[in-house]
Amino acid sequence: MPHLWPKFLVIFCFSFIFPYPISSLQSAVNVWPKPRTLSWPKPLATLLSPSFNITSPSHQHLSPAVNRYLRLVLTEHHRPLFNPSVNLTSPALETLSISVADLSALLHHGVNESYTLSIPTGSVTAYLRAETVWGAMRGLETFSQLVWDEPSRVAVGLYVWDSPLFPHRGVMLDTSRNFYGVKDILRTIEAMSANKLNVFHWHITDSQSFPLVVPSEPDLAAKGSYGADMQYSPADVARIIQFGLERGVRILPEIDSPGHTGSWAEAYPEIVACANMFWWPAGAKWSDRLASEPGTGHLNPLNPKTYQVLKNVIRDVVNLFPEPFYHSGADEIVPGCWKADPSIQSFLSDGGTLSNLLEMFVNSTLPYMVSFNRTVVYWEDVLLDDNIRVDSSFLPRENTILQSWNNGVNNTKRIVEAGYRAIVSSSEYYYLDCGHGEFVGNDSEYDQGGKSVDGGSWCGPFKTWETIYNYDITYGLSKAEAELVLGGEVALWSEQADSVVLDSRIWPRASALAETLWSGNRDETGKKRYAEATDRLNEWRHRMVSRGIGAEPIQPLWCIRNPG
Ligand code: CP6
Repeated sequence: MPHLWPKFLVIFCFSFIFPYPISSLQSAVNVWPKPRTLSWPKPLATLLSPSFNITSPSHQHLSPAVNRYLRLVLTEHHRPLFNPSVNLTSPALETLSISVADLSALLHHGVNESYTLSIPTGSVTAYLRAETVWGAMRGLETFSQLVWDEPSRVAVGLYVWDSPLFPHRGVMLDTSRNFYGVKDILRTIEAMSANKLNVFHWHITDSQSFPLVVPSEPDLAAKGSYGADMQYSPADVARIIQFGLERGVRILPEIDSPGHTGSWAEAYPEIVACANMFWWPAGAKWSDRLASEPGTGHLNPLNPKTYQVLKNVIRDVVNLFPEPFYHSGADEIVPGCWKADPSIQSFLSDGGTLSNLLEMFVNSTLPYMVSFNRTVVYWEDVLLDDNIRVDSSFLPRENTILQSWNNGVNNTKRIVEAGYRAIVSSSEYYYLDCGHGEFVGNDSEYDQGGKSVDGGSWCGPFKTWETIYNYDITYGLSKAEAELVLGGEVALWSEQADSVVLDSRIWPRASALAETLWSGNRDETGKKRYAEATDRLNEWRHRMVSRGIGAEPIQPLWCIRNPG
């Protein structure tokens, strides 16, 4: 982003003039995620005037955000756990003046989210300048975190230049294994925005339930959801998208297929292979049983009806979600599931392969999604699975993104080496769905009746916030390869989660992702900065809790009173 260099230089030089190490003073003002550059050479603050106001260009999404942040800074009165010692100065701050260079940029992948915030000493006005309204929203959040106490005070003599390292910073939520109400989803999006996360990857459907009302295929939800009160209507979807727009969070829908479609069989048993509860053939291995399915269910690529239904779904989802990315799943195809279907058996005995089947499926659906100007996201399996995968000629690089989840950084490397863009969700680092420790299942237990199945996925061990924070998603990649890594997502699979535990499963661990993808995990000297981050994350968790997010504690309060 060359146009930002001059501003960056000014701040760099500014911090040079004052001989304070920037980081030691930053702990007094607590911004999460840490801005790329923040300079606050003297610990000065002033009062926020009771008539404080925010001025901004009028914009359908920015204006509601401005109103929300104005109310927040005037009423939050956040009491830090570790009170910063500052010198009070005057005058009180009267105005935050926002300017935006380009009011028309849409909330799409790669949109400019940079901003500068300047709160000069001795001035009644502070300035927030951004290229886009989305950058202005990021700056408003930063400003809100610089305000604390009652009466409210705000840090002054403070300058920020900020811009994300990665354009794709997400949280994935599975709403099929257990249902989440709209208000839980909205609260999650609100918290994401506060953490400068910008993609809510909504894993809407799976084998256990189909909660999305698809207008041209109403039976899918009517029969495949957990009940009439556990469905998302088109109005619910519109509300969620609108809520995201006012917070700079994209809503990226995933309709997982052809695997993970058991729930579709409630409406259309004829298009789903092995959808019955216990389809495992005698002697099936424990490892054939993926994601604790009631029979994972796979759409049958040989049945024309499959495409009739699926294309109706795709068209409706595209109409419901303006987002230019469309996640189509394609993970975890189980050989034994397709092989259980008689029509597939004869296809195989005629010399076809399971990979041919997946190629047919991709070839019949990907061009349809692309015809709606969608970039298709698939899980890595479609290209990397050992048994069933498609030839790369079926996956045009300009229209396809692959999301890695196995094998640490290695599969990310394989994706970018093959020339594809990657989103990283390594299950070893970024899977949050481990509420109950590790289930150590084995085949003999399964053969004895499978009663030890705990209904969960293999999630262990629990990923701590440090595990997430310290993971380098471009480790071992060349510069050119690293540029194909768009970012990452933490994932909450919901076999063992629902709204009761939602907040504490996600927060503050998703905050660790948010910072590592926004400004990195290293200090100015290149050392991992999680020690410094610990104190800041304690504070940030405390502020999130007071904002209504049930984030779990990472340390006893004692550590905060006695910071490291
Ligand atoms: N469901 C779907 C899942 C998982 C995946 N896809 C999953 C696999 C392994 C673990 C956790 C979750 N439950 N549809 C993989 C992308 Cl450890």
